[in-house]
Amino acid sequence: MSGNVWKYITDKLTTEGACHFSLLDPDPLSTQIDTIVEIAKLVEDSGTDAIMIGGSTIFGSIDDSVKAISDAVNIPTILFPGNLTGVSEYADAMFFMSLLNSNNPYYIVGAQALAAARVKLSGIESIPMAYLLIEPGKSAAWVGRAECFPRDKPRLVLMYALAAELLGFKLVYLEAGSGAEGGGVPPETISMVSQYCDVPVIAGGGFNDAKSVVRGVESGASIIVQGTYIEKHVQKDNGAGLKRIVEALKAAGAKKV
Ligand code: 1GP
Repeated sequence: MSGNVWKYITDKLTTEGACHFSLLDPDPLSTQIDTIVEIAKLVEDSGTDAIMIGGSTIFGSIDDSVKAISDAVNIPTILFPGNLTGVSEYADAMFFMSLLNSNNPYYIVGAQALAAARVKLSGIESIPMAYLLIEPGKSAAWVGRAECFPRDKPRLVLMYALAAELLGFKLVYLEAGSGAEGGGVPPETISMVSQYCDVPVIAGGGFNDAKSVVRGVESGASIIVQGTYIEKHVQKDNGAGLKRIVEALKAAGAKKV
């Protein structure tokens, strides 16, 4: 898969209308490698399109986890780094992210500059992605010193999404924060951004059931990310619930093709 992840994503969006990504936390302090590999296989079997690997609070090297996950599955593994601690050579690709609504330039371009030489020399496929944090923002907002967009101000998010498009980002990630309550990113925000912005929208944070996932796709999101749902349910039901959610997402996506 290495070197072809962006093509894989855009081909899928063209033929299927929407994608489902599963977010796994690679931190050795929170998950054993055997467990994360088992979860990775379950999400692959449930039909998710890619595995994102990352988290806001990482306390150890993620290399072993990333390598083990990448070796265990055939779908793409994509790094989702919140900081330098989230960089590894062992994934198929990485989202090279900028937290555009941070108050601290470190999270907009500083960390990226520190990581750039390592990323370039490693040859890992890099996909530039604007990261926009919407209330409540949770740990990602606290760590990234974000000035979160209010949930009832979609136009503010659109301003930044359009700037991201003109700056050349390939994806715009609308993030409510892992574990956000209230059914994910507000549909009005997804809808306004996807209506006026030509860059695919990826949305995550609080999408905990099929209803909110389908609503996200119907509002215009190209990709929905689930993390907390997977952490809580996938091992318990062997991925049956996730399979139903992915099927519902694909049915909603098919209507857009
Ligand atoms: C977090 O958007 C992701 O970065 C996933 O959020 O854990 O709430 O699914 P959840």
